[in-house]
Amino acid sequence: MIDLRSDTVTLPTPEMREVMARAEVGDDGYGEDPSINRLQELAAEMLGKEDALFLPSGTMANLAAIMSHTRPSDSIILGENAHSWMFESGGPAAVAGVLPVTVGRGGTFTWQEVEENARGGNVHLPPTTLVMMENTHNGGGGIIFPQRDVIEIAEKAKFWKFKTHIDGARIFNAAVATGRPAGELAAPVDSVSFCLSKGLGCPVGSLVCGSREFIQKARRYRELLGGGMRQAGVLAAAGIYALEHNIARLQEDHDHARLLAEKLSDLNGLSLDLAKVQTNMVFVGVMKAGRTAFEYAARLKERGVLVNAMGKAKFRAVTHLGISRPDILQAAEIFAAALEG
Ligand code: TLP
Repeated sequence: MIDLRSDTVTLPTPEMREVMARAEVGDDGYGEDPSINRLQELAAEMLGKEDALFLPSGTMANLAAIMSHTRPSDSIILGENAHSWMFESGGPAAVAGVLPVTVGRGGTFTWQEVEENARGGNVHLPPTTLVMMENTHNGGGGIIFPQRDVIEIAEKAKFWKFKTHIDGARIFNAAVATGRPAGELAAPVDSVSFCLSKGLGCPVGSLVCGSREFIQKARRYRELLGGGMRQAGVLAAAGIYALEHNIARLQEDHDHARLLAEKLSDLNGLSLDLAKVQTNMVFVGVMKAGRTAFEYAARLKERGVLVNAMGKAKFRAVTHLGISRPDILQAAEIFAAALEG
């Protein structure tokens, strides 16, 4: 099977398993796991923040960040189809008790769109206290949030006393694609989360980074959410390995996504916007093929390719470290064959 459903499907390599097996561990409840401590220091340094916290998932990292920056009944601003709005099981509303307000088109947005949708100054309105950007933006097709907008939004948000957070589940994809270090991408905002378990190839884990005071709060919310861990240094060791070895290679994933997109854009029946293929995702429309994305995905599966249907009209193909150039070339032929008959 050529599995293009997500970059979450990556399996730990023998080298990664080796460092996991040798990891020094301790009880993180007492702050005594040396591998977790080292991962948190490394993450804080790479993201240019004072401190960092290791959590089991990106969902929990975003939720702990939201809870740390807001109070129940606040409103938060996110881009259209933001992961924390569309997925994450409604946690921001159900657990943090905030009202998510989405702005802009396609995932990215400008300060003007924040300003037009910000609330407050009146007892009837749930006050806006947080602006969340997603970089890269999953629902928008793995697109990069323009850095000039991140800077402007973060600067103006300070004046209004809104906190800013980047859901950087794939911030290293954005870093590699733009040639800017992740620390530079995250510099304007108060906090950033990122995932080890996506393109970086780890089995589990995410980090949230920010000021010491913010991380102290996030640690308490991680506990509240049941995310406190013990000898999780075996997982943190995989994270350290990934940060040291698996970032530069993300370029290969981007090249593979581009190659796939170019091949698919030649096929009659599929439609895609090549300008939106900026990192490791390809979003493809199937309307012209006369079948739903679910039907087309089922035909692909029968022939050995897995993709994620995103509703009836489009599907997503994601490249990652388990996918080689020959896989892409073979998959492209299968995409064509599955359109026939
Ligand atoms: N994304 C997953 C699924 O949507 C479950 C995927 O396959 O793309 N932020 C962003 C931008 C994400 O894409 C994801 C997961 C998360 C947060 C949540 O991370 P996890 O799955 O670790 O909770």
